[in-house]
Amino acid sequence: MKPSVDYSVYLVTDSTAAILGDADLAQVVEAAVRGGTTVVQYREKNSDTGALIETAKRLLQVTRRLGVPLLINDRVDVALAIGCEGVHIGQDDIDIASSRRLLGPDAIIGVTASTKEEAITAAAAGADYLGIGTVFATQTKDNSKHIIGTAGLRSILDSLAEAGHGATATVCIGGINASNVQRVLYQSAAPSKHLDGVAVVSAIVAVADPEAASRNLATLVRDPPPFASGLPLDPSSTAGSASISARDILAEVPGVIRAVAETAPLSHNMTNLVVQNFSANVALAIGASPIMANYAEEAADLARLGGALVVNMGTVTPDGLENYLQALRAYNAAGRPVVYDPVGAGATAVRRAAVRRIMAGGYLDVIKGNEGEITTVLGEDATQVQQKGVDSAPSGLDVTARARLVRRLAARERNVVLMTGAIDVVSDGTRTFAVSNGHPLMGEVTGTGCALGTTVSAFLAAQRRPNGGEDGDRLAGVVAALLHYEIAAERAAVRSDVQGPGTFVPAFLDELARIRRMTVEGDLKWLEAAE
Ligand code: 3NM
Ligand code: MG
Repeated sequence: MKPSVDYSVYLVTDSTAAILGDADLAQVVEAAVRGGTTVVQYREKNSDTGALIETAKRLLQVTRRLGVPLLINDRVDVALAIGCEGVHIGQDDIDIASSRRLLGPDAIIGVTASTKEEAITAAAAGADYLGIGTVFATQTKDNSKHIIGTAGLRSILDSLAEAGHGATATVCIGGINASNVQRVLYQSAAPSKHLDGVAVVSAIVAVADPEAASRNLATLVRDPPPFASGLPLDPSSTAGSASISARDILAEVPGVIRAVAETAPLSHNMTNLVVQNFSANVALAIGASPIMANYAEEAADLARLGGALVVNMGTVTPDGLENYLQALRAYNAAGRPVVYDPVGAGATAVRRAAVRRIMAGGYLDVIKGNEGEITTVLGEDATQVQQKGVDSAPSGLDVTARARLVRRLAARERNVVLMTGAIDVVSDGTRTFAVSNGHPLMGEVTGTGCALGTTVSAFLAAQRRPNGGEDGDRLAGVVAALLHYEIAAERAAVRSDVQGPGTFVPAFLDELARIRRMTVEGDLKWLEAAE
């Protein structure tokens, strides 16, 4: 009978000096399996057949003793010679039917796939599982054909399910490690199919303590991701709420504003030099507790205080970027929300590179930016969007086209995306809203976009319970932040004491605070204010 395989932590070996160092492969495999590795693939590209069989036999002793399957990369003959559980074959290797004929019906046969076509063809030909990749660029394998990212993974999983291969097991491979594994599993999950596990090389073989690394990965794969506690893991479960109307969202607004005022959540800003003071004042006006702290060594402690992080790359530096990434990991690990403001994302090569690092660096609950910035974050071809400076430019697209971009990015990242402009567009990938509040004076004052990121962070923090779970709807939280902010601007702009951008700023802070007070006291008719 074919053994049933737990694919959750799939170790692929590598004996090269750069990865294995001077460790003994069998000892590394033993430590890994003790830690929680559930399946081992022996992958060796440079040995003679005799040596391959020798090592494979040693590994099989370990895996048999510890009760996990051993698969051999590429070499059906070696698998036959030692009598292990099966093989893993690449697209350029022996075909599935021949492998099956040689190994018999009970052998485990896995296949590498990097496209929908490859995945469906292999599943149809009887592959027991698919290794899908390359997810992220990795130094472990330099000839990987396609970098597919989490969105590519999801579309392959989706096609498999659609083609009737929902039952074929899947793991992903390429650049997976402890800091990205949970968001990869979360972001790659298609409505009716998710990964069964992750395959890693360097995250286990190249570390000092393979047992601890393996144990950590096993926990991360099995536990729900802290950043998504309270969020539906299965994206299809949001489909039921797709019909939620603007009115339903609006009904949640006063509650979130009150929650911010009552809990005074920490808004940890790693933000640019220009807007620190203004953003801190906006945070105070809405009732949040701001801290402007750019040194990431503090992030783990700050993340425990129940707040949220803003990563605003308005004055990005090499040092700053490393700090953002470390803080992002800390907030992800603590399950606290992160708002990303990709300021000037398309302006320079440095910023485009920073976007890629940050997007690959962790899970971002909200991405907030103007049209150029969101387009850059979305665009595979980042060079198409050449921005001048970091100011918001007049919109080139109509609201429908902008909504499409926003929805696409939110669906891809499984988060909420907010595109600011004369009409703001916000989406969680399923539900998309346009908000036309606000005032042109906001465009004449620096930092109004950045301080909106701060505001959103406070609202998300107030919604997320300390032990995970969400009070209300994350999209509603973002809409609430947006409305509080934009309506304060409208009210400030029409005041008789406001004559221009200079007098607008203090009036705007006053109105932010006034809306907070009136909402807490129940004196503001929210549905009317937002019409
Ligand atoms: N196959 P690491 S990527 C062996 O894309 C292998 O098919 C890949 O190594 C594929 O976990 C890869 O160190 C190497 O990034 C993965
Ligand atoms: Mg191969």
